[in-house]
Amino acid sequence: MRLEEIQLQFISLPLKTPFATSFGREDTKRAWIITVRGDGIEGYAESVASDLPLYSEETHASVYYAIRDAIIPHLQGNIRDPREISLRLQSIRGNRMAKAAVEMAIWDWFAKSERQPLYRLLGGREVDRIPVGVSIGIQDSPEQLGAVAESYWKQGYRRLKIKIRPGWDVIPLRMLRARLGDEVPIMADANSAYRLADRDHFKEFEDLHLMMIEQPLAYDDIVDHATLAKMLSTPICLDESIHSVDDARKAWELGALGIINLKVGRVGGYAPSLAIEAFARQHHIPLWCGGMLETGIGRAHNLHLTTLAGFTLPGDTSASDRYFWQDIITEPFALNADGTLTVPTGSGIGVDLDPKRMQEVCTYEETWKIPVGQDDHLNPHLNINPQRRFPELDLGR
Ligand code: OSB
Ligand code: MG
Repeated sequence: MRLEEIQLQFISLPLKTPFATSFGREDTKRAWIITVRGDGIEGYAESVASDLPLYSEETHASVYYAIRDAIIPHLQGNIRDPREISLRLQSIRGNRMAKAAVEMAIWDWFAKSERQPLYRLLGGREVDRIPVGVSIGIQDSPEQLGAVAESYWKQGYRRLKIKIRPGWDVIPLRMLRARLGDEVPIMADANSAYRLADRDHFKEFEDLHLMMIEQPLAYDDIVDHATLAKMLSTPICLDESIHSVDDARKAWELGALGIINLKVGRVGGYAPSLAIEAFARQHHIPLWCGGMLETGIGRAHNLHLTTLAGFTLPGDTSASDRYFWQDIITEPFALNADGTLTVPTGSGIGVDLDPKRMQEVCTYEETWKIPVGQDDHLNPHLNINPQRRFPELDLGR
């Protein structure tokens, strides 16, 4: 199988309600939608990079340049297996969201050529529904948080994740507990808003009976998380700190994590994701699939991944209507009454872009030919893409 071209479409989708975290506030979802083409088949994926480097260092601009200048030269020649792609790209450091977006589109393309749903190629279980949770941003008041969280709980979401930051943590969480009772699975996500010096403050979280506290300390830390984890009975879940199966192993060995949040974009693709899933299964580490407010394209990818046996907890893959007035796929994801989303069963990711909606929300697009050349024998000395240049990158809105 040979790739002929790769297209990047930049989309800008209004969120129904602004999403606030300890690092920022978003009212519009912007992302690159990636399409790869070859042998008359298209594969789709989405980059989870952000407007600004606030969650990770990657941005829409860095993804654009990484794909154009560094990744494309490695896509030439015959591709026998989508597992190859991650190996071909291993000489490129960092830029994991860019690499993941391309690799994921190639997995979809490959699964479609085999007329198989993607989860089957990934080695997932034959399950038709995935239990899911919801991630709730920082609200204006504890009362508002209570109302929002209660409404999601009544819709059927299986667990509630509450974003926290210093000044918005124990008090709203305690009020939420009082409102919903002790049976509701609640967790907190700090997005690195605290320091180890806040260790005593975390003792106040203990009687809230949270499922876990996600990424309390620095985005690049493992060691201080280990110190904190040893002081608490509430499990620590790592998100930002884990970029590879080696990071997961080191964090596990140091006692820094009890639970893993896996995002394919954050770790650089399905190949490293499968390694982390296998590691979690082997060591009985609870694992769940994180989210980055994806459109229906990324959402479909997340559901296929979550069919793997290592995913033991409900993740952040919520229904389309939790985020958007109108998604960019023809059949948006709806929450089933039992708090699940249905895994698409068609070929590949099993969802299609809605061309009319794409016209409304796409502000920029560019297509590059894949050079016709040699197979990539993991050659780190391939030339940079001759199509590169440095134009004004005007992404619109
Ligand atoms: O930390 O998990 C996070 C969204 C953007 C950046 C970081 C995070 C999140 C979420 C949203 O929590 C999860 C979702 O609903 O997609
Ligand atoms: Mg997180």
